[in-house]
Amino acid sequence: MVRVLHASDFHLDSAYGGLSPEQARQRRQESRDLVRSMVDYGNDHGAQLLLLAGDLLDSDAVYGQTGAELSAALSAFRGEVVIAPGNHDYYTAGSPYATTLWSENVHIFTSPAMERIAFPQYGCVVYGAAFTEGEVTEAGLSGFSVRPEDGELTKIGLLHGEVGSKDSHYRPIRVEDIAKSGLDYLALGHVHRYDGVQTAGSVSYAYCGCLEGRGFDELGEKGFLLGDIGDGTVAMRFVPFARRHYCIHSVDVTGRDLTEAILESLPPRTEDDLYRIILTGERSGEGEVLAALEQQIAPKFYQLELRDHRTARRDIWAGCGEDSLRGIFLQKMKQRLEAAESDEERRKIELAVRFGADALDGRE
Ligand SMILES: [Mn+2]
Repeated sequence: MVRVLHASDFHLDSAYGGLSPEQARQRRQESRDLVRSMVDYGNDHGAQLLLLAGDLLDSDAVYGQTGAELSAALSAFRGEVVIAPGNHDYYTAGSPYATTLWSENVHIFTSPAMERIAFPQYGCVVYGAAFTEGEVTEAGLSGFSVRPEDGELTKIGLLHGEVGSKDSHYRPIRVEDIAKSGLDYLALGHVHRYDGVQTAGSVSYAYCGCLEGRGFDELGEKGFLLGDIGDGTVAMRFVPFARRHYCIHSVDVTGRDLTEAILESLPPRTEDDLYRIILTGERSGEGEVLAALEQQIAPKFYQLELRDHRTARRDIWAGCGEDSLRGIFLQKMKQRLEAAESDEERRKIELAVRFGADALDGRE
């Protein structure tokens, strides 16, 4: 039984184009610090093997301190580290993987062909390969199977690639090749979303997703996988670990005060997160200044992007009093509105009119 921490796609030194230069700089440092926190977490939870499935660096043009900081973080891991370079951080003689000084516990695959590293102290063996250029079109694991002499050892694979997409330029991997591999667990990188541990035949495989989102196309919880592999079982669980989250949040502001409608709809803590707020429903008409709204609520977020998807205001009372079911309904509601004694009651009646008129018009 070996305790494994499986992580990938840190994309260190990303440009963070949507942020101010100051925030981008801050987030680059945070992403380096997050790797160190992850190593500490692994140590605290008894991880023995740290499997890193590529795209740890966003490119080979990293800042001077980044290789050194990554190396320092990995040297603090008490077990062994294995890295399979991906399409963003592919291995070449001039790449940071080759030019950075790594501690003895760090092992890096350097060949596009499958390599094998044995860890007898943990009763396991790790197979994997590197990207050595930005694209790999040959199928990963094609014709691969573990060596017979591995016997009772726990057999783990570590690859950056794309499962189930046969025309992929990022090492396509066929599910049937995973099934035939003889591996116990295949740790994958490239897809930035954790989608559960899958099985192909008797092989378990998973993408752990990225460590932290970098844009509004990377929503939800991000983190890594931690668990035990061996004796015929694979028990990996997802550990949410991102410090900041990207959230897309729609608010129907029809007939509401914008600030109030937005603030009421938010979860309790949003200050560390990056929000895209989409206003939906109907515009209330009188020249509102969205820039003022933005300024007012921006301090609630690490970053705020406001989008206005509202439609033009509809005259909900159109047809009131006409000789039709709609007309009679509106007439009755108008009388109730005039008799209403509070703003709250008036708001409820207007809402009822909207729903009622929509229902009569056959709208959703
Ligand atoms: Mn990738």
